[in-house]
Amino acid sequence: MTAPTTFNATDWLLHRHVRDGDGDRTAVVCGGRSVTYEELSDETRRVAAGFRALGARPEERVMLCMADGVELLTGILGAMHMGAVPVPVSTMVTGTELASVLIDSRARILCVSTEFADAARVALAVATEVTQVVVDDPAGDSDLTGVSWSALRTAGERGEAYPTWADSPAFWLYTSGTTGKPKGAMHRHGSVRDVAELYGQGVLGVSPGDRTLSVPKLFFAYGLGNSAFFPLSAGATAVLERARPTPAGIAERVRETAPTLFFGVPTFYSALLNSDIPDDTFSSVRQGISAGEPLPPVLYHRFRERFGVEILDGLGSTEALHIFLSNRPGAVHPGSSGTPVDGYRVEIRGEQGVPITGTGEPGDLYLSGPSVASGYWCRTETTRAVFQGEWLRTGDTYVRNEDGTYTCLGRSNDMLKAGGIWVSPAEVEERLLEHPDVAEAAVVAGRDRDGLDKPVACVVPVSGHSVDADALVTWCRAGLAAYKRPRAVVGMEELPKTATGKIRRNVLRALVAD
Ligand code: 3SK
Repeated sequence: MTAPTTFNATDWLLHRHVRDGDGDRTAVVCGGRSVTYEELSDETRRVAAGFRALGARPEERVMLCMADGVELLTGILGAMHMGAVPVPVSTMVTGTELASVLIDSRARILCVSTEFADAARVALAVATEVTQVVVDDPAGDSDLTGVSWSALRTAGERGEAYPTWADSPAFWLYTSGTTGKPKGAMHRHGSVRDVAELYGQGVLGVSPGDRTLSVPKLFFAYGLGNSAFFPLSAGATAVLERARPTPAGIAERVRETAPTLFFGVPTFYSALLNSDIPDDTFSSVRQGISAGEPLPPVLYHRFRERFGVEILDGLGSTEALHIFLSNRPGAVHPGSSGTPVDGYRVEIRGEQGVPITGTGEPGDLYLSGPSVASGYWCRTETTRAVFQGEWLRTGDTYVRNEDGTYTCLGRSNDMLKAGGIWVSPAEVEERLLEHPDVAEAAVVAGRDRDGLDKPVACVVPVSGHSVDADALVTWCRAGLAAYKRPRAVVGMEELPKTATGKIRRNVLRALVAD
């Protein structure tokens, strides 16, 4: 048997540009520091050599709980360069959650930024298989003991990329959706090129002159594509932001770095709209992108009117690695996730699993495409339920529209029945968001006096406004079929969200049940 052709995604993303004579282009801008492709390539080789010196071997996991920056980026690329498997994890995890993914992944090296030292200390007391802790400590004031980042990058002899294949394990991303125990989705080196070519090039047309800025961080599949795979594959520049994003902080970064592509999630677009940042903040941006949750049309229109930027809404998932259904530049259908990205196929299946070929009939969305993960680490049963041959069960309920676009009706397990008829939370939320008093809304099932499911709206008012429950129910009644109107409205200061900005509907369901 002949060995497959070698393919290491780090070589394709990074070292290739240096060989092609583009090493002096700017690869990353972060906190006033600018790093060329040549420097990033060298730094990646140094970090790879450091991991090897610490005892990491190809295919072993290296966990990174780090703030966005050159260190996290080279940590991920460095591990892949030497054939190991980086596992970037959410920086919002608790110590117990970090311990659980360390134990599950069997990582023996943990890289941690000092901001997250408390969680690391709790985790390390439990995850005793970890033998090496690497500490990214820019301020030099941490009492977390371990190898410093500067010691890591000088610990070994720089070498060539490990001869992985396109099918070799490249990185894992833990996902728990909005509920449940985290599962490690295992991705291949070849998938990096797939998403960069199919969505990065095919939809966004990323080119060397682009500068990307992503609100979602590198630990999230969406952010990893936005801030690493898309800009680097194109020889473009990634703007990385260490701090947690706020509208004012992002506006300042945009002013300083003039990104051309801006990636956000609906709740952040809503926060930008509710802030007093100047209307010309995004004048450098040629395209806004939204994913994570469906973008309500009202947000699309308000953002475009106020900031003059078109937002492309798309659907991606950790299992698919990036966006596979998307609107296209200059051809946005607000309220839809657009059409399949070239290279991907989708199917909507009805209750018996039979494909629905017509329009207007909701069903479960299935996906087939090259970047789908090879499964969940050590979760045979869940893997078999989700990864079904060439098809991935996305867990989303979708409908195909007359014009060929697809619209999300919600996560399949978030759909609710009122009076025996399916109600899409997304549709009711869309109506609520059109009301001038409403900044954010989530609709979940609550029980009425007879124990029957009814839509309940959890609403965050626009600052300076208040929630008038009767007015909002009347508003929904006027714009929706009567059975879809919320039967109760709960005013809230904020909605509970995951680290990646998705609404934690299970928390809201428990809250409205009380
Ligand atoms: O989880 C998501 O919604 C997502 C969206 C775009 C790209 C990647 C992901 C994981």
